[in-house]
Amino acid sequence: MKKILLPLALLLVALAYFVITKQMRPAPAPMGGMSGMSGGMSGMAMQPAPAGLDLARKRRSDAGLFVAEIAPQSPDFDRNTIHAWRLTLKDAAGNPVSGAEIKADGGMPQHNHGLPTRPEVTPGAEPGQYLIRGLRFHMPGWWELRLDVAAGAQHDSLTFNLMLE
Ligand SMILES: [Cu+2]
Repeated sequence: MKKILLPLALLLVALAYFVITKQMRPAPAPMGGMSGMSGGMSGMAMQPAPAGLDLARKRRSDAGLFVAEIAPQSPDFDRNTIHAWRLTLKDAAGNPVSGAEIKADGGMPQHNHGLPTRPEVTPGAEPGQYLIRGLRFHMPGWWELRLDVAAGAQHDSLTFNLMLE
């Protein structure tokens, strides 16, 4: 009896896997035998972002210590060319936070890859102003931009969601 149970269990797992993957992925369009890498890549790029994604460009940090607002330095920026975003950083009381050490990171959660560049955050001209330099987003879709903020003894982080075409 035990000899039958193991193959049966494996068969069930395989069947369940087949059913689940079949339901999660839209059926690929027939491509006349050319369903290689390029088909797979474009399929990834077209993946819709999760519904209800918070796309606010002004948000409170995870522990509530800071409020940060971001905006592209140039409104008509080309996401696939290295460019900069402005960052305004305030404390919970609304006072600008200058002199913070800020690290920027990010990636595409649906593709399991990070940023293609290593952006740097430098102080801007006004109090609480910074520039996130060296950003490039090489694919359209849902990107996360994470900021790690250290100001004096205060340390907090926050994550923006960007939908880029
Ligand atoms: Cu990607």
